[in-house]
Amino acid sequence: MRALALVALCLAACHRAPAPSRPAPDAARAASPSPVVDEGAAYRVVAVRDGATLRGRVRWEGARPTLDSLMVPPHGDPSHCGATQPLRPLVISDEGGVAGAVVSLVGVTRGAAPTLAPVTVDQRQCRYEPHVVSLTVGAELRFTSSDPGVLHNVHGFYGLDGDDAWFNAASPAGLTVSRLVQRAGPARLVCDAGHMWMLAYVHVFTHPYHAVTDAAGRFTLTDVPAGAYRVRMWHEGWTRRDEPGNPRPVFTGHVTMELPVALTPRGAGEVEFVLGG
Ligand SMILES: [Cu+2]
Repeated sequence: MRALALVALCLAACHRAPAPSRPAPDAARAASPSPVVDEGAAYRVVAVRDGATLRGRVRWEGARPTLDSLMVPPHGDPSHCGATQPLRPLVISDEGGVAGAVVSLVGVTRGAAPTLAPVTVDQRQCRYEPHVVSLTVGAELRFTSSDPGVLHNVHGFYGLDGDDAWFNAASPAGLTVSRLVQRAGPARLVCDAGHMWMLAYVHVFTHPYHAVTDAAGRFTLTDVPAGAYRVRMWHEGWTRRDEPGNPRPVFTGHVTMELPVALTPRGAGEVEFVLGG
C-alpha cells in the first residue's frame, strides 16, 4: 500500500499512522491505552468575520483493491442480514473519489460556534449507515434500526482500538437511542449480537472544522478564520489482517495525512489528498 498527498500550495510532509488498529476482540480484550486525539481542546468560540472556505477531495490513484465479503454464520441472522456481508472499508466512486475519510483542521483554537446538530447512525441490513461520522463535543449521537426483528446492540469504545468502554445499549427497530458526545477523539461502534462485521467510526472534535468525505470524496469547511492551518485526513485503511481468536474482520493500516493551507479573509483554499493501492 502506498499513499501520496498532493496540494495546490505545496508538497507537504505526510504522516501515515504507524500503529495498526484493531476492533475490540469479542473475548480477552487486552488493556491498552486509547489513542485519543484531543485536537482543539482549548477552542474558543468567536465571531468570525470574512471567514474563508476550505474545499478538498480525497482521491484514489492506481489499481483498486478487491475487498472481501464475509460469510454470515447461522447465529448472525442470515435470513435478514444475507448469506454474505460485503466488507467495505474503502469506497471509491467511478471518478476516483474516496468516501468516508475524516478531514479536520489541526490545532484550531478559535472560530465559529458549531451547530451541534444531532448525527444519526442507522442499522440497516446489518450495517451501520453511515459507516463513518464526525461530530463536535456537545452534539447528540443517535442510533436507529431499520432491521425489524433483528437484535442489535451498539457497543461504543473510545479510541481506534483497545477496550476503553464508552457505552453499550440495545437498539431494537422503532427505538432511537441517544448519547451525548462529551469526549474528543476517535471512537468506534461494534455489535455484539452475532454481527461481527458491524463496525463504525465516530470522530469527535472540540471545534466545528471537520467533515467526512461524501460519495465523490469531497468535503467543504466554511466560516474558517483566516490564517495558516494544517489539514488532517484520516482513512481507516483497507488491508485486512484478521487476528487469531478474534471473529471480527480487522482492517489495519489506518492512514493519516496532513497538508498545510493558508486561508485569506473570504478566501477559498483547496487541498487534495491522494490514496493509492
Ligand atoms: Cu447487530
